[in-house]
Amino acid sequence: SNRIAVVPGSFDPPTLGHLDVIRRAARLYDELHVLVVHNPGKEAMLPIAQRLSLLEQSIDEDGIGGNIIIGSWSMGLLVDYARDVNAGVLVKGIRSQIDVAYETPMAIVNRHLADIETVFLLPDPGHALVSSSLVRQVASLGGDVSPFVPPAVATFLDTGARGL
Ligand code: COD
Repeated sequence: SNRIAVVPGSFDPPTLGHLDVIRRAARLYDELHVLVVHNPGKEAMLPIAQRLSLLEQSIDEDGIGGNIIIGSWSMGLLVDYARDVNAGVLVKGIRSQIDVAYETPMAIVNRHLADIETVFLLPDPGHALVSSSLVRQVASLGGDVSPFVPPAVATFLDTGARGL
């Protein structure tokens, strides 16, 4: 259905950029699945269960949770999950030409595989430069990540994750 969409990502960790995309996508669709996807091409900082928990807390404290379902997926194609939940749309955020180059072939493959459309949202300018990799770097060097992540994530990275 085109009223059901999936926002996939690594969310390692969730950032204010992610939350902006999730919040806006939740207004566009009746049902929104936020999906933590294991990306075999990236070495992870946080285990999937931790990312799920931080996403849940961040979405809760933001108060945008009404039509949002949080899940994870590491078995096979993303479009298989989309088909399972009857979603017709993938929503991705586009920060730069690099994101366009990375996402375009995936969008084409996913449309051929399963007739799923990919919808791109442009970032809020206030969050456009935030990325999980930047947050991981600042956190690992002991810096303050609170300008870039939801409060639940800042608290976790401050207290629970030193040395990750
Ligand atoms: N502003 C706006 N959007 C943002 C921001 C920001 N500051 N930061 C991140 N985003 C967007 C990203 O562009 C992305 O759309 C989403 O948020 C998630 O970002 P990340 O970095 O957490 O996640 P990625 O890029 O590592 O996600 C990768 C996926 C696992 C989603 C991707 O690789 C994928 O779709 N895999 C599909 C696997 C598959 O089925 N392959 C076969 C067919 S191609």
